Amino acid sequence: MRRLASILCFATILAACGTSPAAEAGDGGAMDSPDSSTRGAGCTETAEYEVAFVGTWSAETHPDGFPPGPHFSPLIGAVHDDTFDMWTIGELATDGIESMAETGGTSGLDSEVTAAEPAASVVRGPGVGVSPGTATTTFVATADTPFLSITTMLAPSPDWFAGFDAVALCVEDAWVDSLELEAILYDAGTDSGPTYLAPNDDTNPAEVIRALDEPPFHDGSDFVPVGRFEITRLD
Ligand SMILES: [Ca+2]
Ligand SMILES: [Ca+2]
Repeated sequence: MRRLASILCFATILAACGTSPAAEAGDGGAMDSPDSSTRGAGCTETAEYEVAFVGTWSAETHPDGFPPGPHFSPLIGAVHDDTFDMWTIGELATDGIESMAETGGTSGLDSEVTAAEPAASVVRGPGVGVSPGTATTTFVATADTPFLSITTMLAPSPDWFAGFDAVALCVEDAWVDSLELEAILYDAGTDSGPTYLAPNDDTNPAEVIRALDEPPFHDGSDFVPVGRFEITRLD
């Protein structure tokens, strides 16, 4: 976990690494800053953001076994408080995460987020029809829901997805202006297929969500990103 945190810190260009809740958040959501954990203390009531997922995954970045029809499923996420967990590294996937990671379907996660209102509010966006490519959407964070979690399935794949768990948007009493987060790939632990095009093979019992640290998504020393999330404050 520590290793992953340092990698995410490396990727966090505009956040102050090591002290930023955003950097901690990328590690799986452990929040221990009393100023930002409960509420966006000091931040205005609302802040409008754009999030762009820039998919870079291609035969050039990941030559091993690169599949036909490379794409990313529609963005699905939430703005939320510190009580809501859409997904967490090291924990079991919800049914909604399993569905997103295996099929790209968003209705399960949409329902899970909606059921958690007012602790969470759903964020929806388009997918990347052909990777490399970009998908962009907007959302409104509030002082009561100052964290962003978001996912997109890498497809075709058994149960592999990119995303972030609880990125803090209110940091040190101010809304973050922009963040760029490199996107590595995660295994949802719900299908045991070993390759992009492997037939369905339900993992039973399910395993916990983990970063995919094997080739071609890890080169032996570093994760090989499949894209990046660019988060920009609009208003
Ligand atoms: Ca798997
Ligand atoms: Ca499954």
